[in-house]
Amino acid sequence: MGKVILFAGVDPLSTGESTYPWHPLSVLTVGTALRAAGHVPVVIDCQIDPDWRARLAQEARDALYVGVSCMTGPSIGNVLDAIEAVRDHAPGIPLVWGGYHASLAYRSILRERLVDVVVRGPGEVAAVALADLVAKNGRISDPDLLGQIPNLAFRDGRREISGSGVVTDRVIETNYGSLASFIEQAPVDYTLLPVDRYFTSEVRDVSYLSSWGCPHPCGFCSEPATSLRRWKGLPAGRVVDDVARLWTTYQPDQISLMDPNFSTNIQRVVDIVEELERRGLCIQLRANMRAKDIVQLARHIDLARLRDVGFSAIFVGCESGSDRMLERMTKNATVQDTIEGIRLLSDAGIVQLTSWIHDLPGETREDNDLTLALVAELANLPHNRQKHHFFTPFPGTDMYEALFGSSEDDGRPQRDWARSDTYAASSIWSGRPEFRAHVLGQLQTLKAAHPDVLARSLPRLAEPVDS
Ligand code: B12
Repeated sequence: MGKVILFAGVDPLSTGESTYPWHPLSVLTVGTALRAAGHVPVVIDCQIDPDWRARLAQEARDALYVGVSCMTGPSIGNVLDAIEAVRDHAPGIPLVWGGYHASLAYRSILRERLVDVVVRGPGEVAAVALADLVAKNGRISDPDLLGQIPNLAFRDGRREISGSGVVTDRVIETNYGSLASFIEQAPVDYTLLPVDRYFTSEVRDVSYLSSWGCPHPCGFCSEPATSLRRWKGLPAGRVVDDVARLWTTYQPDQISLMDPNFSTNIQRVVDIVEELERRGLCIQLRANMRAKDIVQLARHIDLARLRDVGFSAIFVGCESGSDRMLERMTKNATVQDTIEGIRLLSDAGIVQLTSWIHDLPGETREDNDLTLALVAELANLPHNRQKHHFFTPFPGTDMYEALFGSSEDDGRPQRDWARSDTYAASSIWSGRPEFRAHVLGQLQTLKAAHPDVLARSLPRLAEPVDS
C-alpha cells in the first residue's frame, strides 16, 4: 500500500477552450479504484493549482509511481513538464502515462522513453495492479510481471528493426482486457478533489460519467480506437442515485454528463427520465447526444419531459451540412437527422449546443456553403449555440490514417502533438489556409447577424505545418 500521484494535465483555461475548470474524471476514476484498493491517491490538477510543478516535485519523492493524464493537444506540454519535474526531483520514481492521448500514441511515447509504462484505455485495473506491483517489488520494470497486467504497453528492453529499417525499442502490449471497469466499481469518489474550487462566479458545474464507449465508427473521432466501438452504461437507478447525491452534496448549477454519447441506449434515457420523475426531481443536466438518437428518442418520449426533469442543454456533434462530408466521415447520420434532431430540441425548449468541423479533407466550397447555410438557418432557432472547429487529425482515427498512413508507428514527437489544437495553430495539419480564411469570413458574417450564437470565439488560422 502506498501513495500514488495522479497528475491531471488537461487545462482548457489556458487554451480558451473553457472559462471555468472542469473536474478531471480521468484521474478521479483511477483514484477511486486506487483508494478502494487501499492505496493513497493524490490528485494534482494544473487547472486549479498554479504551483503544480513544485507540488509534484515534492509529492513524487515518496510515491509508488506518478501517473500523468491528458488528451491530444496543448495539454501534452503540461504532461511533458510534469515528467521533467519528476525526473529532476524524484529520479527513479516510476512514471505511468494514461488517458486518451497515450492510449493512441503509446508507441511513440515509449520510444521517446518518456515514461516507464503506458496504460491504454480504461485504467482502473491496471493502475491498481501497478501500485500493488511497486509496493511489493519496489520497481515497475519486470516484463514478465507487467505482461500479466491488462491494458499496458511498455518497453521490454529489447530492440527491433521496423519495416522502414529503423532500429527501435520493442514495445509490448498486454491484453486489452478490462473495458469499462468503472461500471463495476463504487461511485466516483469526488472527495479526492476540492470540488468547489472548480466553481466560478459564472457557473458551478460538476462533471459526471454515466456510460463508457461509443458504438459508432466516426472517422475523425478517437472513440472507435479507444472503446473498440463497445458501449457500457450504468443502470438508470444508479445514475439517478449518483446525480441526486452530487446535486445535494455540492449544490451545483448544473451537472455535465460527460458520456461520449449519452443516448446510445434510448431505453436507458427514457428510464432515467422516468426515474427522475418518479422521485420528483428536477436536476439541471447537460449531455451529449447524436441527432439521429434524438429523433428516435422523441418517438419514445415527449422531449418536454426531458426538459421538465432538468435536461437543459444537449451537445450535438453535427459536424457538417453536407451529406457527402458526413458520409466521408462515416458519421452514420444525415443532414436531415441534424435538422430534425435540433428542431425537436428547440421545440422542447432545450438549448442545442451544436458543434461543426470545417475544412475537412476533400471538402469543396459547395460542401462548405451547405454547412454555412445550415448553421445560419439553425442560428434563428431560440437557444441555438454553435462551436466551430477546423479539422484536426487525431492519432488512431481513420481520417488520420487516410492522411498520413498508419498512425501506429509514425514516430511523431510528443512536442509536435502538443502544438495540435482544433482552435488554433497546428504543427500536425494546417489544412488549406485560403479555404479556412473564407470560412472565417462567413462565420464573422454569422456572428454579426447572431451575436449570441457562438459558444466561444472563432478558431484561428493555423500556422504552416513546417513552421
Ligand atoms: C470531458 C471532456 C473534455 C473536457 C476535459 C475536462 C477535464 N478536466 O478532463 C474539456 C471540455 C476541457 C475537453 C477539451 C478537449 N477535448 Co475533450 N472530451 C471530454 C469527453 C466528453 C469526456 C472525457 C472524460 O472525462 N472521460 C471519462 C474518463 C473517466 O475517461 P478517460 O479520460 O479516458 O480516463 C480513463 C482512461 O483513459 C484511463 N486513464 C486516464 N488517465 C489516466 C492516468 C493514469 C495514470 C492511468 C493509469 C489511467 C488513466 O483510466 C480512466 C478510467 O478508465 C471526451 C469523450 C467524448 N467522446 O466526447 C472528449 C474527448 C476526450 N475530447 C477530445 C478532444 C479532441 C478535446 C480537445 C483536444 C478539443 C480541442 N479543442 O482541441 C480539448 C483539449 C483540451 C486541452 N486543453 O487539452 C477527444 C479526444 C481526442 C484525443 N485523442 O485525445 C474526445 C474523445 C472527444 C472526441 N470524440 O473526439 N474535453
